[in-house]
Amino acid sequence: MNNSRFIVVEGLEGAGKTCAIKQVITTLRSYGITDVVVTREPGGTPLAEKLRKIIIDSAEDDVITEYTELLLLYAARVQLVESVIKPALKRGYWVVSDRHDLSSQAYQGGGRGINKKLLKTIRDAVLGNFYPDFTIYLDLPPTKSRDRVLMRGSKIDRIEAESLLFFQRTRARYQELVADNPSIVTIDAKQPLEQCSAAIHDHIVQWLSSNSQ
Ligand code: T5A
Repeated sequence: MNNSRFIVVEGLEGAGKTCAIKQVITTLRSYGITDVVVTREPGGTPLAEKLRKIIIDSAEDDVITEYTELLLLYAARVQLVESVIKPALKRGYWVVSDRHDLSSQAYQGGGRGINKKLLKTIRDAVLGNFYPDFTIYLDLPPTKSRDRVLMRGSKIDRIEAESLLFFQRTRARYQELVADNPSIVTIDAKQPLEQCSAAIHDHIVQWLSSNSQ
């Protein structure tokens, strides 16, 4: 047995997941936890990175259906969980991931409106009882998310090009799921970066101390 843990950072585009992950690692390091594997979804293995490209790129000649998108996301997730995350946890490494299953519940369940029962059936069939130990959800209004994506100046991908309404449904579903799950904490991502980082640090410290008893 070891005490490795799986931590996930979630939120809309531009919520600050990249910065949040850096803060999680810094805080873990201050507690002597240095064996950390960082990964992302979709992606994180050679095959899952290829799937990521298919998922986020636009293909005008062959529009991706919502079920195709969903199954590609789960294919990438299973590949990552089985070939990277579980082996790392088994070796005693902590794993910090930029997105995991909550993204599918929010984007595909909320944004796309895919039936929640179907999502649960697929999740349970391919992931079984594998869940994150702790999730940080960075809550940001879709209008702010859009501003930050546009400020980034890089190409807008297929999902980022969705309507404001799509992201409003996605955020609403995130908020519902978070309210239902005590292993998820919400951070107001409208705050300046320093305040977000301080809040993340405090939540990780609190969670680490409640887990060490
Ligand atoms: N997807 C993914 C699904 O639909 N279903 C799924 O199951 C999964 C897993 C790819 C896409 O796939 C979708 C969701 C996505 O559309 P991704 O690669 O994680 O997912 O893409 P993004 O979320 O688009 O990644 P971003 O890099 O845009 O978001 P981050 O990491 O949250 O944002 P970050 O940290 O790079 O910050 C973006 C900008 O905002 C600024 C930063 O400095 C940066 O310039 N910023 C702030 N500015 C002011 N105040 C703050 N608090 C700030 N925080 C960040």
